[in-house]
Amino acid sequence: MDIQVEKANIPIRGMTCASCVQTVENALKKQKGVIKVNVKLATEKALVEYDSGEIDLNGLGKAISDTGYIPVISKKGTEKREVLLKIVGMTCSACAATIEKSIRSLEDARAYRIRG
Ligand SMILES: [Cu+2]
Repeated sequence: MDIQVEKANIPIRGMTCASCVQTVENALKKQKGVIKVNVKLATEKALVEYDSGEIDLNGLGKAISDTGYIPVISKKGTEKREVLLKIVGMTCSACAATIEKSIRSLEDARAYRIRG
């Protein structure tokens, strides 16, 4: 057995209620290589333990952004990129507005589109 356990504390934007947290947690737990997930609404962060041989930070980030929330992962060389997010995790009325605001506030978000 050669498991390389890494821990990541990923800030996430766009979560406004408990079901947002649940959505993100479930998405991360489904990823291969993810061992432990703890998403906190108060701090807007996901604490993830994962096997770095199976998944990396980008993979975790993708799992989060696939739910419609915004992982704030800065890594040298990958800071500038364009994203088109599919919003599927909106569960309360405030979510759409929150997500749109969050995306607007991201410097590198040039292309975005909110679909309810
Ligand atoms: Cu919500």
